[in-house]
Amino acid sequence: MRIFPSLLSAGQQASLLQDLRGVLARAPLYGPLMPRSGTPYSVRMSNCGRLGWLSDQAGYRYSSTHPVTGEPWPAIPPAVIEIWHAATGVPFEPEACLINYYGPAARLGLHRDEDEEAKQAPIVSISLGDTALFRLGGPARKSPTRSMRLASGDVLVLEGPSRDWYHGVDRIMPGTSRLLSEGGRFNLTLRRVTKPL
Ligand code: MD3
Ligand code: FE
Repeated sequence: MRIFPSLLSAGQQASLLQDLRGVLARAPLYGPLMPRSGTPYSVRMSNCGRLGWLSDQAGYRYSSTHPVTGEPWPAIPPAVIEIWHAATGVPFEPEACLINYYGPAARLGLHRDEDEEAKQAPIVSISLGDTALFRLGGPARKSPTRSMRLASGDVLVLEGPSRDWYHGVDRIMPGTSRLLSEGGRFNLTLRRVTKPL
């Protein structure tokens, strides 16, 4: 795993947030449900890109359309694609950009990202807004974990073995950023879903 603290300047963060608001105007945040139990997540989600990650009572999957509006996802903003290339150096583009929104009480349990066919492609995470207490484990659920802070403008690249490690968000720290007028935190997770040629 590589972390680029404050990779994005305040101006870049504000510009990225504007792009994100434009995406969310066309693909609104919605409340996903966990498989089987149908329990709501505390995180609200949307997507942009050719494919979007969905969770509902039937399971996890990638879909080309929004589960509420039925419309295709908006394109990934060019500035976001540029961050992917700058951070990874790979010659292919991401196909999916999951947008997670954390209010003051939201969290995300320990899990692995394993719904992608392209297991060898990196994953890029961009944080905007309040700082998150992020938990990084290892290859097994019982592996030791460590806690780290992800602040607004930080970019994380998961590649090699860390691509498959357990991770989650314990909580966010309200009031640690003034970027979002409504408070809370956005995370953009960029992924390649199908194997690149
Ligand atoms: C470490 N999102 O959407 S991003 C997710 O902050 C997710 O919203 C978190 O985990 C968030 O699946 C964490 C950072 C991240 C993403 C993928 C990883 C960390 C990772 C994959 C492996 C190890
Ligand atoms: Fe994840």
